[in-house]
Amino acid sequence: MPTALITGVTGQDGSHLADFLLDKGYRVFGLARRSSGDNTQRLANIREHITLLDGDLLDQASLLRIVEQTQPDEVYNLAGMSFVPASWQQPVLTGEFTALGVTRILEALRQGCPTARFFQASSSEMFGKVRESPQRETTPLHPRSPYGVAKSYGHFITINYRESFGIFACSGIMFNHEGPRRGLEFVSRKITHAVARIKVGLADELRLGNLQARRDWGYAGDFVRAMWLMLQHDEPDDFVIGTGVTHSVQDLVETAFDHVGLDWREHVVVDPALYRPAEVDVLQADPSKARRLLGWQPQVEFAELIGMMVEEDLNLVEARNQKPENRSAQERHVVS
Ligand code: GDR
Repeated sequence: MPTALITGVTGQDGSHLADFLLDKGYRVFGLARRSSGDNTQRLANIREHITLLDGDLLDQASLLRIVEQTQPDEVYNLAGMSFVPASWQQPVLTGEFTALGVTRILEALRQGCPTARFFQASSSEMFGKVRESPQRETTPLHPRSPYGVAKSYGHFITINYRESFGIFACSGIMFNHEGPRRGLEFVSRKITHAVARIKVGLADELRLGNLQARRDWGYAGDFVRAMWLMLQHDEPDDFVIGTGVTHSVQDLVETAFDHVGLDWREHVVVDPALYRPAEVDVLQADPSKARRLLGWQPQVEFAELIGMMVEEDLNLVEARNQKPENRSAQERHVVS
């Protein structure tokens, strides 16, 4: 039975990847930070089938201990601070998790399990002020946030450990990927959740920042398959993962409101306070290398994705109106 270790297992991608690997017959270990509150809601359906281990990307010794104990065949680094605006509030902490955290886990592997295959979740935010469109593996980086800068470090240290120590280390340059498990602070879920609340009469207004920003939005379930495919490839390499199609935030708003038959102009308020100090105006992936070498292709397209998210959020807000004991764990999480 192959063994995988997932950091960030409690997050959107970690939970999708754990589902995917369990289906493939893997033994799954998940690294999770200790927290006073329960943050395992996304794992509710698979909690008994995976092993959670206390560890932290800030704590080198915990990583070495876990890697030595579990001797994983594959390690997926999905942990880190992932909300771009928060990186301006806590730039040093962002660097500790999202940049140096990658070195800590690579160092743990080098010392404790050098044969493990390693996946690093890099980000399209590294392209920032884009130098060419669409963006591919060779496009120069110009990050526009402390988050993007930290991810760029993580990307290059992954390549460096591959080149220096022969570790099977891959960097997946992941464009935006969404779904019903997305945190409420990210724009897609903020919109679909608000649309559901407006539809059932619990809210009337949705405040957003820059509606003109363009992103390449895909489905998280498709993206975790790409992570796994990278580690099954003959050679460690770097791959852009995205759909190749770009939409504006306004397109997303329109699609979500249209789905429930509402006019977005009656509800959306643009709030300059939600603009970022430096914006990434447009991102569009060129995923042709992943298609050619990994046979990866996304299966869920934009309108289907947004429709799925609105439907799930309608179920969620309707359940919120029922008795609290009828709420699922994820609903309780979202409410809190
Ligand atoms: P992003 O995702 O920063 O691209 O990073 P996010 O959904 O936060 O923003 C996308 C775009 O929407 C604009 N926007 C708003 N964003 C938020 N969050 N809230 C708003 O109210 C709002 N209004 C407009 C933003 O300005 C931006 O242009 C995501 C994260 O998952 C990263 O961790 C990951 O690395 C990248 O995607 C790929």
